[in-house]
Amino acid sequence: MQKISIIGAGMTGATTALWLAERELADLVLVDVVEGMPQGKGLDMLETMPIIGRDVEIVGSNDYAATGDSDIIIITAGLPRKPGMSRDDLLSANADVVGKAATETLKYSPDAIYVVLTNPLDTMAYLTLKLNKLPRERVIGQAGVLDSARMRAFVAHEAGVSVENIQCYVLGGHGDEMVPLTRHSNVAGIALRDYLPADKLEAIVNRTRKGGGEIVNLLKSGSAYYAPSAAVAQMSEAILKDKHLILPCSAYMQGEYGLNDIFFGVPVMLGRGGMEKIIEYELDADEKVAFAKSAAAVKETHEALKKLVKI
Ligand code: TXD
Repeated sequence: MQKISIIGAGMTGATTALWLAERELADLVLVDVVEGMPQGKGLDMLETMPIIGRDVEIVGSNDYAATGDSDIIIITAGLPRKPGMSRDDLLSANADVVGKAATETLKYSPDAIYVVLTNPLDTMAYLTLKLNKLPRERVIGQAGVLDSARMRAFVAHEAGVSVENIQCYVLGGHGDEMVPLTRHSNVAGIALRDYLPADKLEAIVNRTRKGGGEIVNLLKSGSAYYAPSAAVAQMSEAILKDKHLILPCSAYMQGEYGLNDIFFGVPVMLGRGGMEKIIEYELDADEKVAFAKSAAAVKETHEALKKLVKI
């Protein structure tokens, strides 16, 4: 059986474990700093397996040694947003947590592929790549699957069409400047721009950009975790089953889209090698402007990180 370790057994981490167990994809390890909590959640889930008929080992631990020989390490440890906070406000609090999670796990799983979720997402993925000195194929950030799913849900609702018919591509940084591509997104092959009236589409684009904040404001404490964890489960399955599935994810740019040395949301191909390929769309003038604006915001957070951590 393959093995996935999830660092941070909070709302997102624990829910990720449940989605993964349901897929019977790998044995699972939950690691958290809180004593007893990952062990308790792990045991509760293990006791769920006979009911749902899945043969999966699940353990919780406070010790990184338990993660040894993982195929995938998922990092969800760290603080979530509170109402009024931006994702970037989490930078200093989460850089230490993610840095430690990244370096400690690599000691026990030198060949693992990293999927990072902790915010600020693109910059935490950058930190993982730089600290662990990994090839870029092995560090992927989760943002685009979630942001695109939010947009898909809103479009499905507005159009009265099955979510299965709706493809959306939300690219760029995982912040307020993210780029919902209305020309590439489509309803059963018809470009969204042609399918929905402009005002409805604009409202959907705006709601998508603020989709995370909408949930933070409703929850009052904590942030979204059902859709984010489903997103990372889909990415993990694509990797372990070597599906060559193209999904929007945050990847390290080396010249693609004219960008260098930043993590940025783009369509990537996921397979057993991790981030196997970046797909480059042809962008029109407006899309290029939106990409540049989003990239500038991500770059700024990367620079702020470099003032905090030597990488
Ligand atoms: O799309 C995305 N990328 C995201 C990102 C979607 C959902 C959540 N996203 C981010 O993940 C969120 O902004 C936070 O930065 C993290 C975790 O969010 P979650 O909602 O799961 O927060 P919780 O429930 O507070 O869980 C965090 C856990 C908690 O149990 C802490 O005890 C633990 O992280 N934690 C640690 N674990 C291990 N090691 C260390 N050092 C540590 N510090 C805290």
